[in-house]
Amino acid sequence: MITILVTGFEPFGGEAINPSWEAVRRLNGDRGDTHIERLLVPTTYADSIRTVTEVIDRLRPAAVVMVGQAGGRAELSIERVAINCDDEKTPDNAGVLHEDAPIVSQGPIAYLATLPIKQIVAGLRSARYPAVVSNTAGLFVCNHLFYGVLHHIVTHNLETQAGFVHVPFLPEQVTGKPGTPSMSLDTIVAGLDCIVTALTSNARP
Ligand code: PCA
Repeated sequence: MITILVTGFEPFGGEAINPSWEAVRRLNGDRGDTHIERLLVPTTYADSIRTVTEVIDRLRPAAVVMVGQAGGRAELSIERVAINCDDEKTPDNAGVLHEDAPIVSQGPIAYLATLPIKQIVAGLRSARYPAVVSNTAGLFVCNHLFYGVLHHIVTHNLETQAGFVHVPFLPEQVTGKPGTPSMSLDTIVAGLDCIVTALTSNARP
């Protein structure tokens, strides 16, 4: 039995929903000898990393796929890199503002995703889901979590592979935002399902 941990975020920035969690909570759970563990993560600097690393330490998943909303993007963005910096003018859900702040003082400048990002994008595209490799996960709570989880995995010598997927707004989130791209929930769920299925077959010996 292998475990894949898939995480989504709470709504933030005045939105009523977060498509990342809406999609993650709809993912199929157990399939064959793979257990899919779904986890809701608070959109806060203080609690996001600990929420995920506690579950990683308990379940020792083969892979963790973190998912977040990137309003304004049109495709599923498979993130390449997490950098050691918080810098965002919007406060998190606890009202905390981080500007030009390292995530781990003395930590490495950046970590690369350890999921096979090119293979994931190719798989999504051949299944006809719009997908790109992205070279920035932003400098808000998503990048913060991505960096913190990779740092935890490296410093604890864990074998868990980790990566981050940013998803677009849902159509109902853009009704008051003319010109802003969106993606249906069914498409996001199917895209994440495609990623998890690819990882499941990768992880099996
Ligand atoms: N997106 C934000 C934080 C939570 C989320 O879903 C981000 O891109 O940092």
